[in-house]
Amino acid sequence: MVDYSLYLVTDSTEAILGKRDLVQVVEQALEGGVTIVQYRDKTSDTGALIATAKALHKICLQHKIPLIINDRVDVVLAIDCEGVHLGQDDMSVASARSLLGPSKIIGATVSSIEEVQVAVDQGADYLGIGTLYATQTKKNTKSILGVNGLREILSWLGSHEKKEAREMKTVVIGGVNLSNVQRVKYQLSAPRTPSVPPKPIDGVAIVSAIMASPSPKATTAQLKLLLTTPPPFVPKAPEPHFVFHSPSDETAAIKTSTIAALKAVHAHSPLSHNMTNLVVQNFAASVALAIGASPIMSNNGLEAPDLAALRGGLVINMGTAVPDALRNHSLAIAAYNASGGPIILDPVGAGATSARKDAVAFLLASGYFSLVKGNESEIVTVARISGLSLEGIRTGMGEGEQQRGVDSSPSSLTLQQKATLVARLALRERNLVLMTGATDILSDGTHTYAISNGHAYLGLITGSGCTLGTVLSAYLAANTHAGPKSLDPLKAALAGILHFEIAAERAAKRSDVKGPGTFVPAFVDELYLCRREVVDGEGDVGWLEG
Ligand code: 3NM
Ligand code: MG
Repeated sequence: MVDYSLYLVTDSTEAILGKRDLVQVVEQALEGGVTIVQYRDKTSDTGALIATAKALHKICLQHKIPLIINDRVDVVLAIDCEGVHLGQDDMSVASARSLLGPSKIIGATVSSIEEVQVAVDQGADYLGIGTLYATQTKKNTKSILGVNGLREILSWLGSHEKKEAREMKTVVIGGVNLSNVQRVKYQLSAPRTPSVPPKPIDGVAIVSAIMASPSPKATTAQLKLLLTTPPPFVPKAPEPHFVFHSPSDETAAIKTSTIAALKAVHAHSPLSHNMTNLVVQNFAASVALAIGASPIMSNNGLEAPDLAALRGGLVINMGTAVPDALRNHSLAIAAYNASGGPIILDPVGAGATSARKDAVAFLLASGYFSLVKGNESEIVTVARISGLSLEGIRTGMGEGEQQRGVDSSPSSLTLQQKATLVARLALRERNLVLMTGATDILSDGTHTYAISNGHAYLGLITGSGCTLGTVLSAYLAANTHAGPKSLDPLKAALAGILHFEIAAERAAKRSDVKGPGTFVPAFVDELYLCRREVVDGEGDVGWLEG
């Protein structure tokens, strides 16, 4: 049994190895815990290759770790190491098998289903699937697959009729490092549907993150730790889903969880860190204060690590899609993913321009988002970018059609279609997805809620969607991250939505509210009053009865 979990691929170039000795660097990686080593050297002469391979094989044997040689079947035969790794331009798997026999390990680099098919048919032992992310280490790669391209290949293998395909070992390669290894593994093990389990990857293959590290042993040990512990951004032990037997049971349970969630926001006053657009900064800060959170408006990614340490939540709102924003956003995403703080992605106007589409694609590849919220066309855009098939969901809108402005375009999906889309996207991303509209749809992929609270005035003021993101950051932070107890994130988000929407209903009904202008201050008041009634009112939560 070969352990592929932390697969080191060597590199002898000056850019990565520097002036250090290859064998010493690999030895440190072995001490740190790599589980398999591939000697990859594209330039040395055969004599030097064999000499280095021998030295590597000696230390690998001492650690009981298999050594694989890139490309060169002759070198494998010369030193009798454990196997070969073949690229698409190298010898075929079938030829290598006939030269090496049945017991040597043969791996193949693949980047498409066609290539996978050939490698499976010819009897490869494992596949190196790539390129996951663009990497300086290998610039001439065929295609950047991203997490979604990887998922397609894994789904194909996992649902194949042949056992050889279903049980094929896989490692992912290209740009894997300390900052993304947990997310990649987590998102690649998302179930495809609630009933079909995924085919998880067996390992990650890494070059520069280890080989170019100033401390290969420590970096390897850290990678190993990250691979074997749950990612910090996955909520700690959420309470199990309730099984509801009747609508009234469910209503009672939602009331209970909403009250608990609201009280947690009040008690912890979590930081709501908003990287948001200029239009809504002031309003979002007022809304945060009204619900009992602590707002900070900071678009500077350099201060995100300090803020992430305060156990709050982050809102990334793409409303100001300037190029510099992306650099700041990616710094903040890395900081919050590392601390475990929830991140809300609000892809404002995602489909409106190609720059915004690119920005969404960049952000989705930069980190894990606990919740993605948007109107129908924004969520459709995110779903497309994330590679989700809209087949059977969408019939009206052509692929090329653009969203006009950032306001919601008239609906072309039925409620059932929207719910299917939202649930599929949530399942795929392993997070929460909220599609806002007259009826809001919230899903974690297995449970989906349609929420019809709210008021039309919310659509007539600026920033209502953005400030809902602020509310959700506080509800998720207080209930899944900051406090000692962890609520199901779905219930925490639902509570935030209800607080927000019911406050809007109450504000709109007030006699002093004549239209959207007077609605805004009344709404902030009612957000505050709803909270006070729960916190002070000894369980008097009449507003939740609606
Ligand atoms: N093969 P790093 S990407 C050797 O896509 C190799 O097939 C690739 O290097 C492929 O871990 C790659 O430094 C280099 O990003 C990966
Ligand atoms: Mg090759």
